[in-house]
Amino acid sequence: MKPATGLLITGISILFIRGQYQYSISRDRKCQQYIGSHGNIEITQEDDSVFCFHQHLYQSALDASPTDAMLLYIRELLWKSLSRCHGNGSEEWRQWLTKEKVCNNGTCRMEERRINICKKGQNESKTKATTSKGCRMNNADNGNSNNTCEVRRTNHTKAEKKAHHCSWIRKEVRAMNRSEWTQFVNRLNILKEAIPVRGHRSFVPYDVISDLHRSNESLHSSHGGPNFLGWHRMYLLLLEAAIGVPIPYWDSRLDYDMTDPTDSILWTSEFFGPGFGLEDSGPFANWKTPDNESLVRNIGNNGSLVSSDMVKTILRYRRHSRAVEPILNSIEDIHEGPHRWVDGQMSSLETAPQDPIFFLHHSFIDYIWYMFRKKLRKRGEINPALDYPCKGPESHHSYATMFPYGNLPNIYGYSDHLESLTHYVPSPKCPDCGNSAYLYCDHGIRRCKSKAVTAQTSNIRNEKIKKIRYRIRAIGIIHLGRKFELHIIDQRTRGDTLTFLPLIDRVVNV
Ligand SMILES: [Cu+2]
Repeated sequence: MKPATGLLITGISILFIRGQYQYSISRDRKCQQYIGSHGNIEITQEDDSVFCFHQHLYQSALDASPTDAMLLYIRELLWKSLSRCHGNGSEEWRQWLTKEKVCNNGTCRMEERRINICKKGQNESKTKATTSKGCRMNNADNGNSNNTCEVRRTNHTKAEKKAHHCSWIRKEVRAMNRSEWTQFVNRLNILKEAIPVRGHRSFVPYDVISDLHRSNESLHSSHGGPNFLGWHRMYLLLLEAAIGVPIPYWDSRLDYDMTDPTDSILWTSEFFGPGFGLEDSGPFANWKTPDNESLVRNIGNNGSLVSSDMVKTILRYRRHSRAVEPILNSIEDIHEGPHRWVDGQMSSLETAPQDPIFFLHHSFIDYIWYMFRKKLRKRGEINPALDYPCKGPESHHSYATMFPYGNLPNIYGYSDHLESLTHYVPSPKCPDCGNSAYLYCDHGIRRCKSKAVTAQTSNIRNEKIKKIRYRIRAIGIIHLGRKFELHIIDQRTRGDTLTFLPLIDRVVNV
């Protein structure tokens, strides 16, 4: 991809007013100041660099190939997220992102690289146990690497050992300082801007990214099996590459333990914005989805937040095969509860990432997986990078491609390399609860809880319910896609799930 030239927009100034957030971004786009050592625009400490970075990247992709521009744009973004810590050291993985040249009788063409997938009927029970030292992970075909769930030994390279110096440090959202949170939110809002490019329609990077989750091919690759974990890990890294700051995690255990989790401080303008009805205040106020809908929520309607017991159950499993779908109480299974609990866009597979709290919820789910892998390593029986279970539909087999991430095989999602790109600051614990102003220690259960916004008197509660009904009525007709499953239901939920019309089909570019 050649670097773009002459795409600098100057002299525009935009003032954002989002509820209590008010900030001005100088659109005196002096994008040259963000040109890095390789001649490309890089994301820096300045929020404005995010705009310049995406404009430059997409314009470069258009200049290189107008027909494949969106694909090139996504792949460059992906490459940026994967090479973050290793530079050219990750060249091994770059090949999976590109097509390969196939020549026959002197004619050459570029073809998607095809890779092998698990044998039909093969499953993890046929594999021998692994040791973390020797990693003897034999498969049913005894080393025949064609058409098998091959599990190769991956040694930690020097670069991987160094990685956590440059990995994303993710924190619980209430344990961040305010400037970190404001920067995260500001950058999401920049991503949600329509970015002009020369000779083509402007594009909204956030919508491009949220649409990656939407196509049938993506949904088959990302849900209902072992690839759920790796696919969403990649997805989080992609957004981080796009905004240049880590995604906080929403540890919903801190809310689950409250008497009424809908009272959490999170559902205010200081954090996620309103939990009931239209998003008309807070950091994502008045966002329009690519389906031209307003963001809506109806928290506590159904489903369940994640409880401490659910996480403890997961952490007791000894193999990935127990922790992934289609088994109940798998990581994917418990992840569905908060999707349904929030309602609105979050409750549907096609639209969930349109609400930015999707990424904070998935950051927490990824943290649970991260803790699970740590446990596996500690026990010394299994190397988690090699413990990819052969189960689920073909799109989830180890060497099926992880659509739409180039030609990366699903098993890459379990690699130590991918894991090394992220580091989690442990969730706040008693007694200091991360010194967060938004949490307190409940000494009775010896766990931190979120602070509430309202007192628990019946008058206030009745008023609140009236307000909820009023806000919900104001929504009007919203179109939504297929709902996440509903296996785990918190008894405290109200059962008043919003009714929606089916999603109107729309062409998705990627
Ligand atoms: Cu998903």
